[in-house]
Amino acid sequence: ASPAIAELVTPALAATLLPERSLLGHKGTFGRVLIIGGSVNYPGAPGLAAMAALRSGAGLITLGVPDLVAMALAPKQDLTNCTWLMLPHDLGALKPDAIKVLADEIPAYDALVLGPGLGQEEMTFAFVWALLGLRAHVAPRPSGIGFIKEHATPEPEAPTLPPTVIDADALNALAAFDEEWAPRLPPNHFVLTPHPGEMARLCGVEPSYVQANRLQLAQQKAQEWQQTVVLKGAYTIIAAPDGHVSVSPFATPVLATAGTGDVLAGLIGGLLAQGLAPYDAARLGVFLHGLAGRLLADEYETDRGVLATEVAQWLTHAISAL
Ligand code: NPW
Ligand code: AMP
Ligand code: MG
Repeated sequence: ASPAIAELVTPALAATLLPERSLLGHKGTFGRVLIIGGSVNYPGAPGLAAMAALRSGAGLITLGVPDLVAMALAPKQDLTNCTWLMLPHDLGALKPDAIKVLADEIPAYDALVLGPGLGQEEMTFAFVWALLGLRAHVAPRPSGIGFIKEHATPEPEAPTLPPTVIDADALNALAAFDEEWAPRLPPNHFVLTPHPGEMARLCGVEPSYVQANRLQLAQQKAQEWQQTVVLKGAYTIIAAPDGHVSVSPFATPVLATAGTGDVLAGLIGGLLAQGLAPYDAARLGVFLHGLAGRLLADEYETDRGVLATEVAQWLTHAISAL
């Protein structure tokens, strides 16, 4: 492979990527985002993604989560601004039947964020595979006397997805899929946002190998998978399916805290909903997220102790500083 030459994401470049905002726009103009995630042990993750999507400028944010996650999140101040879609679950983990609800709802959305806090139950992975169209969802059929085959409801096809961020446990679901997943996804339609641990699982290598080969590996996998890849960590790499690769200027260890990845996923989802192409949404999202971290570090005059909720809130300052 030819050596990767990365373009730095500069403030000037990020400013050119910021979507124009029509003076006459209404909330429908600026896109609708559906965030699918959450489970009994990770109720906060989809909420953090939603807070960031709200701050991105997108017009309407909906959380598709198990009801017990919604009950925990709905009273949170920022999340009062969201709408909700209750999805079927088993003990707080989404199950494949959730695609029956989603098939009718998804056409109303301009972008999806899939994965924050989903958990790693096999049943939830099966839901992710079905939603991505990797595997048909086969629901248990009624059996026994009196069941007439013609009355069986046909299983819904996997819905056509809008541009989608695949993060966290949805990446783990891809890594656990037992066949090749990449050729089955529509090309240049997804943004994959692995941290080095998730990237290692996706590629079947050790995290140390990922870290030693960040630029080349992200570039190679984005081309192989034909999707935008965001390899997170200090100096995050953003790689496009056509071989272009960018690097974030930010090494901001204030961001090294729980939930900041969920914030990034929601932010990129919000930018996709406003019409940015996957690579541009990823480059701008990574830049604004890093800048929010940098502004908070300056505000507190320290490099630690910032919360992911604050990073989401400060995205508005980061946009303003561009
Ligand atoms: P190590 O051993 O620490 O060095 P996981 P997760 C590695 C949800 N969350 N550089 C790391 O390495 C998420 O959305 C919920 C190098 C370890 O091996 C997910 O659904 C929250 N290595 C779920 O939790 C807030 C790195 O990856 C592994 C690295 C699990 O996600 C928290 C750890 O990653 C969280 O977001 C780096 N920069 N970064 C909530 N409030 O509800 C990571 N690794 O096992 O994928 O676990 O990332 O916590
Ligand atoms: P996650 O591990 O999924 O929660 O994602 C963590 C987020 O914080 C990613 O966007 C990382 O790029 C970012 N992050 C973590 N540590 C650093 C660092 N030292 N410098 C810049 N960004 C970081
Ligand atoms: Mg994460």
